[in-house]
Amino acid sequence: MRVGNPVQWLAAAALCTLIARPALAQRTITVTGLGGESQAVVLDTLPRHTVVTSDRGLRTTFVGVALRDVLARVGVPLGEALRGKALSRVIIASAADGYQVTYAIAEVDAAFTDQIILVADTRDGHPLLADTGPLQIVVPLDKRPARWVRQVTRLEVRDVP
Ligand SMILES: Nc1nc2c(c(=O)[nH]1)N[C@H]1C(S)=C(S)[C@@H](COP(=O)(O)O)O[C@H]1N2
Ligand SMILES: [Mo]
Repeated sequence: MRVGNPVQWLAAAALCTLIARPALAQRTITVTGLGGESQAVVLDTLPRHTVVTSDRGLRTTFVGVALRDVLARVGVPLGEALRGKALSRVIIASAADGYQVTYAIAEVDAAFTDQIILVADTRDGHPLLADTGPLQIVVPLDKRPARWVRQVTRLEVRDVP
């Protein structure tokens, strides 16, 4: 086998790294907006965030996208628009096993909180395991992990009646 020069070798190695990089296991999440229409939001078009938090006492690093960015992508009003009646909105997260929880809209808004509720796809540098992922919601400041929805598949924004 002919061995190329170092530049060729490095280029080949870089190419292999790109090819070998695991694709995001789940590239989309279904989001139902206020009008009732559902959209598949492509997660790898959103900025990535890292949160370091305590998962039952263990310092754990999660990476993923911010829930607020997913909602903003389908036009959910946040920021200056989040006033009055809009503050009664809830986000319902649903999982593959039917588990559901809600978050109040202000919990995801940057003007209300520094906490970043994350739609995570990696934990300590590895893709989430099958019983947890491909996507899990992480609520860094919740002391109990009951709203850390494993295998989250769907988000819905609703006005309270
Ligand atoms: N999909 C899904 N996510 C879930 C639950 C569930 O039943 N289904 N239980 C919640 C509760 S009540 C807790 S305490 C934690 C438990 O996480 P663990 O199963 O990783 O210990 O997951 C939360 N996320
Ligand atoms: Mo729980």
